[in-house]
Amino acid sequence: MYRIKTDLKYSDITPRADFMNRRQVIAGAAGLLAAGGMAQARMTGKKSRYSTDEKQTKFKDATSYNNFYEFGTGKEDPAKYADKLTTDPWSVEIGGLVNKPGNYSLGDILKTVTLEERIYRFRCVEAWAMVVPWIGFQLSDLIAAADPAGNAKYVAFETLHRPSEMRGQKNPTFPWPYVEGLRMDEAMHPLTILATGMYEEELPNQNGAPLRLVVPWKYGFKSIKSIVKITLTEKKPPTTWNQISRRAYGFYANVNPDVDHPRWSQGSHRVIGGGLFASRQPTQKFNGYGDEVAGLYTGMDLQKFF
Ligand SMILES: Nc1nc2c(c(=O)[nH]1)N[C@H]1C(S)=C(S)[C@@H](COP(=O)(O)O)O[C@H]1N2
Ligand SMILES: [Mo]
Repeated sequence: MYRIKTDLKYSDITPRADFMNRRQVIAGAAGLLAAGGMAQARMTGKKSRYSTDEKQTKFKDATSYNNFYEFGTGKEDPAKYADKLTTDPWSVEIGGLVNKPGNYSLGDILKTVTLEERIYRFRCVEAWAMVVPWIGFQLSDLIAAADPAGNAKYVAFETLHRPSEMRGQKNPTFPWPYVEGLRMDEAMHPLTILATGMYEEELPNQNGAPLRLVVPWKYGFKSIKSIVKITLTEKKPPTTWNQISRRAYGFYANVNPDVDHPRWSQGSHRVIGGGLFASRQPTQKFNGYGDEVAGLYTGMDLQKFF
């Protein structure tokens, strides 16, 4: 369903084969134009300078080894049970300290943004990692469209609460709905995206369809799935893992090989799909995105956010 232009309804699903054909046709046309010295820039619009060229995790691995507690705590549970979730129609309530609050359909949101491919490293706090080619748009585009008030300092996110379709939500020991938050400058950073797809496909339900956050320099739990509510606030919003455990990483939860978990080192990680005998890879500060984001934390004690 991902066309070069995004003037389509979310429900207007285009089979992948059609999409690929259309892309090839467009690429062919652009090739001709490029020969005339024109259209090269337009065709590279979908790619991003923020993408890594590292080896991508196999689609099968990225969609069968998941954390999505709404469907159970096992890594295979989301792939098993998430197809129950109805993702169309879908709307997102945007509110709090914005001048244009509202309940927007995903289709309308997609009309106002530009979809890009972003191939990002993804590092879970459990010391495993993937490289995922997301399709999405910058969260900053959506926040700007909602016209934030001057006193907005944080952005709070909320996942759908629908126990009838999310069997894990029948477990009462977990404080549903899953909630997360970012500081405003983190939310507005160009690396921060809302993903609607991956691997040139619509986002599979187990990966957080139809709309999930991706913040590649933070531990994976910040990348909240199946979002229905975005609220701009003046006070730091609560986050699910901070509600549950005092031993969880704090609000910022930036990837940091120097701050170990009480039960394991964060100095290295296992690459998903690497096989039983693959060597562990060294974890980089800010998951390797320090050049882009370290400046957001100038003067803050990075050891402290634990
Ligand atoms: N709503 C919700 N979002 C969530 C989670 C979850 O359990 N519920 N798990 C988080 C964690 S711990 C990780 S590592 C990533 C996993 O994303 P993936 O399954 O697409 O790799 O989703 C994050 N977002
Ligand atoms: Mo995670």
